[in-house]
Amino acid sequence: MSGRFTGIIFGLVIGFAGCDNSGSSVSTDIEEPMVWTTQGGEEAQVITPGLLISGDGEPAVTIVDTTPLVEFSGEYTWVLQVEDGAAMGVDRVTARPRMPDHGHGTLPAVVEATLQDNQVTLEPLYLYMGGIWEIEVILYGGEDSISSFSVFVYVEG
Ligand SMILES: [Cu+2]
Repeated sequence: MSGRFTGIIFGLVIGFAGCDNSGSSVSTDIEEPMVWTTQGGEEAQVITPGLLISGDGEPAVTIVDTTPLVEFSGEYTWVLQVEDGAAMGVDRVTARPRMPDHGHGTLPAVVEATLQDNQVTLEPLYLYMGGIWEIEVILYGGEDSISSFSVFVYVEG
């Protein structure tokens, strides 16, 4: 708690430090975050560690880490946490990136990882073009699909 509070104070100090006496560009600090939406109306999410990406679906899946942070086109490694995954019969997870507005996927088309300690490391997710990518994640137990969901992200080209 105190660490978080310190972070807020630190942020305020930096914010004030950014205001010089000219007063010319203060308002540019208050920008609305960009919202990127597919033609089908799916909104790209800002991926941050700890984010629940499975929606209401069970089991709950959160993103533990993305390397690098989702920003530019390129290769990504995602680590996902599948809550009670093994207990719910999940043994592997696949991810298929595609660009819904462009009608194409990527290579490798699908990446797959075995569940270990209720986590999987999915790589490479090759988001090679700027725009919105849909990452379809499927949780498998043997050949059976136990759950699936999609994450939409925006990357700059
Ligand atoms: Cu494309």
